[in-house]
Amino acid sequence: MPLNMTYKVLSSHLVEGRLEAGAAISIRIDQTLTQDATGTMAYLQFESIGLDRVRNELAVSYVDHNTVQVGFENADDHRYLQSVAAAKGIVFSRAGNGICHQVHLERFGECGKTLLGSDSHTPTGGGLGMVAIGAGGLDVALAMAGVPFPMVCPRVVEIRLHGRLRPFVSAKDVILAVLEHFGVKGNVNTVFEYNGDGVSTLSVPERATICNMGAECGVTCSIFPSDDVTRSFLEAQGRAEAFHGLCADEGAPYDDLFEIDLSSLEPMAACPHSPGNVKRISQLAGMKVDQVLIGSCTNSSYADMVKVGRILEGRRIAADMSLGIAPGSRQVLMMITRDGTLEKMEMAGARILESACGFCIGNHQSPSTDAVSLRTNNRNFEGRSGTASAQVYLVSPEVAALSAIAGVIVDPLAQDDIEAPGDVPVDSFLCDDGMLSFPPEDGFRVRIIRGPNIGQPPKCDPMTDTIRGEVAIKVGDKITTDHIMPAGARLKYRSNIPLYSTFVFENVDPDFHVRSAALRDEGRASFIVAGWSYGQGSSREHAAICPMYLGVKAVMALSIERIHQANLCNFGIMPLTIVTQEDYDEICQGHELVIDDAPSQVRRALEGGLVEVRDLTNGRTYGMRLDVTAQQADMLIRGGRLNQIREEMA
Ligand code: MIC
Ligand code: SF4
Repeated sequence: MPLNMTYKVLSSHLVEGRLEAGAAISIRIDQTLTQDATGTMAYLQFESIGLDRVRNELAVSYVDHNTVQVGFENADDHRYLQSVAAAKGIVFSRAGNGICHQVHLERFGECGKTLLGSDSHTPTGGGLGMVAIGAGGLDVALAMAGVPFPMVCPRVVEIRLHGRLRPFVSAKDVILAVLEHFGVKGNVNTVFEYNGDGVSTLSVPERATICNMGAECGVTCSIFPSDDVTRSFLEAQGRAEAFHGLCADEGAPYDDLFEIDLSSLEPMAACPHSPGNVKRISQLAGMKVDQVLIGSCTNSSYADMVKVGRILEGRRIAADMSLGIAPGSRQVLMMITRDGTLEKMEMAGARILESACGFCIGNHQSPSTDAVSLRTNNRNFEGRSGTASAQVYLVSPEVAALSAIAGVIVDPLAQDDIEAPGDVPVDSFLCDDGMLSFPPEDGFRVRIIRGPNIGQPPKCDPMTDTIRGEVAIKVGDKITTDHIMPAGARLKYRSNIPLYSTFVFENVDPDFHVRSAALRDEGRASFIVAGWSYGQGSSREHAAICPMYLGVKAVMALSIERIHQANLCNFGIMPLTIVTQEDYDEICQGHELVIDDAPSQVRRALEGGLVEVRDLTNGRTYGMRLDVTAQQADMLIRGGRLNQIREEMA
């Protein structure tokens, strides 16, 4: 039977289950990646499993998210990460070496392999023909221990690309067109597979940009074929051996088809406050802009930087403009230093930022009050920039650079005095792995360094027979993990759960943590009630660990996004689906809820039964769905995945 690319890779890694959309399967993971913000917890969890060394083919630990180092906390995290990497057989990419997804694409990605990363933009690797999936840190810790990754076998949507992009139209506009069509919700357990004659016109970094922002649609991952373009990219990276051809068989089945004529696309923007709120740049042209930031794992490749440099060359940014540029990796930075691009940027008035996530996660460069900020990254959730009132628009590097000069949003297709930046072919990238530390064979001799900021993952208790408690918060639709667990200025507390927990829902309801902890201390549960698409965005498992620490026992939502759903199960919080809008309207904050015979109800849910939740405040009973696998049901009952794995390994 002919196979699509996704099922080819999945079938060669399948450990359990059948390849049928919707079925529970588990796959072997070849490569893992972590970053510092999710990595400390992942390695603490890995340590608690008790293995001497990682068991998967390649594990890489990147330091890229929090490199601001205000106070000792970040630096302590970096030390811990470096020492645990050396001790456990993990490659360590030091701060300054670049953003995990960009560096992984350049130096480690391998066609046809599986990659699991504790970051939701891990699917960037799909640009090299990998099945690259984002997950919580605990899932990645287990993959490093050689445990197969449990997942739902995805449905596969073919996105067929035709033709070629016009000058000034870029890969960012392709994925914005995809986002416009599919939206940010309702795409769980789906893979976007790119095919068609247009594929060969796109470079690997362009393909990576498209796969990267598939995460915003909520898909499991996105994948491109590995073809001659891929081969040339890997050869230019000095890694010809990482090439293995991959394409769909003739007549391969797909669950859906979306066709895009690349030549008909025009520059676009995702408007505040969602990557799915897509408009044409022509509709926004002329809007005053205060800040432009170019970089992030979406658009910080060498070609992106060269194009920006060509647009900025010989020009100066607007007088009241702040332009920041963060090259995606040390490789990119060294190459633009060597070819003169950096000088063009500096001459134009750009502020050169570290090769790190930085501004994208609201770590610095917060815009001024009410500012309009144009950015090339992938998320513009309200408040993520660090400024609650800022209006963030996501655009291509070309539009960003032109607008930085003009001080207003510029529609490049309406300009006839500016030459398009053209293609950027590269025969050979500058490869210097000097900022990577490869682990020694005798890692057991390495002392793991733990500063006072490095805590322990909190313990989770097994499920009680009766779960009784209160709705501690009720929220609406599209609550992101940035709402649940803010990053930015709070990021440095990722390794200190008791302290980080005091910021849960900080920008939604700053008193939540006090209420929830008080209920916990009285021996009662907290419940979170939410609308559609709860937990979109990041893979941060802290959005489950910290609520767990505060005593949250169930999230009841109209729908829950894939990675967050898995994280909730991993930490023993029931992900319940509210079945009707009326039920959602009926349950209010402060209501007293009871789940009787909870473990038996969880088991019955596996046979399709609804979980009964009694509302003592209004006398109603709600039947809620618990869409979990048998393994997840078991971990919920035992009090989380770590308890489960310890008992299995004992
Ligand atoms: C993000 O873009 O939101 C992050 C920060 O990279 C997160 C990971 C994290 O919260 O540490 C992600 O996308 O998974
Ligand atoms: Fe880093 Fe931003 Fe990419 Fe997340 S989306 S990995 S914060 S650059």
